[in-house]
Amino acid sequence: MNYKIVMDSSSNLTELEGAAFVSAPLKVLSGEREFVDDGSTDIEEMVDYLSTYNGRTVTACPGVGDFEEAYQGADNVFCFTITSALSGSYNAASVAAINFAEANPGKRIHVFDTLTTGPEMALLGEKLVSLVKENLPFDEIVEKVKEYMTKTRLAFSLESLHNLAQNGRVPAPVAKIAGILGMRLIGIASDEGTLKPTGKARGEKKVPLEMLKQMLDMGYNGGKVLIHHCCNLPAAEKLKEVLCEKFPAANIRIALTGALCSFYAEKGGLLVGFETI
Ligand code: X90
Repeated sequence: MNYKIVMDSSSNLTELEGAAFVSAPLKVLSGEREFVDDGSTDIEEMVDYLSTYNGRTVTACPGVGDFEEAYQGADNVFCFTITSALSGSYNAASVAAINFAEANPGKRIHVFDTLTTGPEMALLGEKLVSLVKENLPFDEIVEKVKEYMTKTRLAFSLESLHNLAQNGRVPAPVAKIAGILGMRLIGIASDEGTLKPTGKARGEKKVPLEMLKQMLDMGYNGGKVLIHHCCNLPAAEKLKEVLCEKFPAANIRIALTGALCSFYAEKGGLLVGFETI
């Protein structure tokens, strides 16, 4: 199949093995500086700068034109966006898909509202690549990815919800619970694609075990895991270690958050996408 995969940059991917892949960048915008989430940003410098910047910082999803451009050049296009509950990305990608289909009769396109972000999106992309390799028809690939989406989950640990609250992505009372010094908020992406707090870890050291507990509660049983971290390799490695102790054969990989996820997850944050099969 002649195909390409398009994702907005909240997936934290710059490439996807075995596929033609295009990332449509979101942007992080402070009054003085603009960070395009295209891999060109020094993430630690960005989060440090933004934590001392007094003005307001906002984010912007790709526009319709950005997605239209990203779709060009393949007969079959699969697009994945961050949850539509927290961003306009899915909406822009969908409008662009209608335009693309009108301008390119005979070409196929599908946009997935992933109801999640980051590493769980990356897992969906990897699944799609393996389905294409099985030579399945377009519609069946879409159905199978949707089915797989019900078996993958996202859990996270955040030091603060400041940036999420400031931009209206979580209710203020939720942000207040998380604001207690030394406390890490543990949470998950809900079935509706919103951020759902589920627990706390008192201090950084407790994070890996709390995350493991969270994952087991959600049905983790040794499947694939992708850990994305914002400037926190030690916590990511520790989580991998406790997972490996329990599931020695598990495929667990660690990667970095890009600009968008780093801004919202903030320094120290962990996002974990995993299978429950
Ligand atoms: O359109 C835009 O400007 C982008 C807005 C994105 C807002 C949410 C980003 C979340 C990044 C933080 C923790 C995970 C929450 C998962 C909930 C589904 C990562």
